[in-house]
Amino acid sequence: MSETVYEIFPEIAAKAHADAVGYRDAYARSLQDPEGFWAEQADKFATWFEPWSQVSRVDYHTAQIRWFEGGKLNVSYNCLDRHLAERGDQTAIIWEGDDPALDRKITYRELHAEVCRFANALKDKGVGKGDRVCIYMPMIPEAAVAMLACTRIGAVHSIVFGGFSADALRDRILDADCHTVVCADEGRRGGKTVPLKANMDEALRSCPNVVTAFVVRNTGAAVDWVAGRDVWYHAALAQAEPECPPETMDAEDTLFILYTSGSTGKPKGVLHTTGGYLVYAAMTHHYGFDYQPGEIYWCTADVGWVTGHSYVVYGPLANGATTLMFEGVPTFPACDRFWQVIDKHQVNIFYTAPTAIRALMAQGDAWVKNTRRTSLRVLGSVGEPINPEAWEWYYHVVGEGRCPVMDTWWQTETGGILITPLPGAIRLKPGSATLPFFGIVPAIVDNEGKVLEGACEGILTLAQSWPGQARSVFGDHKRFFETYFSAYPGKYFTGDGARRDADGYYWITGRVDDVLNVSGHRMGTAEIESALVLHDKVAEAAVVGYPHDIKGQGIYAYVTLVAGEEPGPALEKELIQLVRKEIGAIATPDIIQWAPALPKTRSGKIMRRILRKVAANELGNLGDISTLADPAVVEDIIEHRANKN
Ligand code: 6R9
Repeated sequence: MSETVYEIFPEIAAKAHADAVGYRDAYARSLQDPEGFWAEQADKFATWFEPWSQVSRVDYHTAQIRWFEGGKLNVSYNCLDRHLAERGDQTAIIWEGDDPALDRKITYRELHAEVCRFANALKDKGVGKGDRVCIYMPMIPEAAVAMLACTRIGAVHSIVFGGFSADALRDRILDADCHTVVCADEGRRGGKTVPLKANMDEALRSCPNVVTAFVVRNTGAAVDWVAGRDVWYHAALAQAEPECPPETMDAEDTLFILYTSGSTGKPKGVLHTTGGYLVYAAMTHHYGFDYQPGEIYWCTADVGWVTGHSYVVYGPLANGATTLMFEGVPTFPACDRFWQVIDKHQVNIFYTAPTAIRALMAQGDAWVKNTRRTSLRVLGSVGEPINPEAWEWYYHVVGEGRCPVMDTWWQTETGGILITPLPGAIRLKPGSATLPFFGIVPAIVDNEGKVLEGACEGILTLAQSWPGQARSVFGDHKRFFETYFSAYPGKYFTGDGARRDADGYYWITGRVDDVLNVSGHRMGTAEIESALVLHDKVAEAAVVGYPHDIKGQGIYAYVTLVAGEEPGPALEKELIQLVRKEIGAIATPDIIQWAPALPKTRSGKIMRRILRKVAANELGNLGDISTLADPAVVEDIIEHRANKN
């Protein structure tokens, strides 16, 4: 734990949307008069076709969450049309390709025109309000066009990260019952290509309801073609009408679904709605990064994750910002790529993940110091806890001590940032996400659900709703209630642990459930276990996370084979292939340990606590093992512990 405190920069505070006093007063007001406060924010950050009749109607006991009911608006109108008069010729998206020789700038007017055409192309194929459209794309502007075109006609997008396998894509298409998919021939990442169209073709063999697949020509690679189903994106645009009036949507109409991992079962389709999400994404982008008109803003997240939804596309575009969209990876063609791109496009606000910071830190300072980075003003971090060492490096080496670091804590389910410093308002402590955003009421509870006061450590819950909060799990509201609202009645359960210090600062300690965070990618241990046990020779598998220098957490799998089967490198390879096929490369186990048996309680529950300790090499501190059915199992596991970490 670091005790260093970094003061607010007066020159940032002087021009900031919120300074220290502004933050304190607005936060107090947001709790004293939430209805009045949120009504003002909704007016400030969105343009409504018709006003709402009720600011909020929330009941955590039944998981009913409603914001701005009766209000009518359209997200693409808010992200595009309303900016045209004032900044139609301003760049909306700067696209930087994986190949440093490739880039593009797209103005608000151009983006609007393309979105309208693609919205009509979707309509021409029968897509209408409420229909689900799956987007399986690389980080190219067409991904943002597809998202905005869906919102224009009221279709619900479900983006599947391009790193997921054909099988994972299939499961998500089926769960959301998508009839339309948008993909590209191939993606590019780190000088390699990703066969998106081929993956989609494979997935669609088991998705009979998909009738249309739009394909963006990106790399130009030859692809298989299914006549009647597949449509070239550019051909569809050329034929589509240019005018497309935005659909009038209710504030509580579904905007998108995004699959995310929980501690049990298959990934769930977290559902966000229109009005509250837009207001919250725009507002947090405005205050959280202190975005000022004309600034170049870059969030390195992929649109396949929630950070890409809220802080590459919706938040910045709703605010009329210039948002940079990057197709590549931090280390290609060399380890200075981020800093080169910052200099090339004169980026002012830069938002990335701790895993990238740690990976680049490990390459040495020279890569950074050979670039200028003078345009930088604000830095941000998201996705996992940032260790103070990486924070300090980001602050001192990347930002040269001139740029505050915003460590933003939030989740797919929260729609936007909940705990974060504000650039001109909040003093920083390396490793702490600092203080709650306006209207956010964190409550740290103990295992029994008792709310802890003052400096304390426990489970992080939220006592009040905010507009960006998820409304349901697609097709399974009961699961939504049970996952988030049943453990601590009347509160939203985050799945994270947290500590609050004497200054009221929050320190997120990581997940308290069986969710892993590997390089900022969220994964359920149950999903990886299910993939492993598909193999004929595997009897049982238990997956835990362990501390990993770069990835934050690595994936450690204990595998028990069917009696008579022999472990070996060939089988290890097969298991890794299986996980890649079922989920994707991001879920590849770092370590597989063959275990003749897994430690279990007498009632047959796997004791993950022990497996986690062994994986982390914390052998002196295994805790109570007296409830184990067979303590000898633990001895074997310790003895054969894989020595890779
Ligand atoms: C936005 C996003 C959510 C989980 C979350 C927590 C971890 C995210 C964090 C952080 C510590 C931060 N997390 N930001 N932990 N400090 N600043 O990442 O959403 O993919 O749903 O992951 O990520 O554990 O519960 P998502």
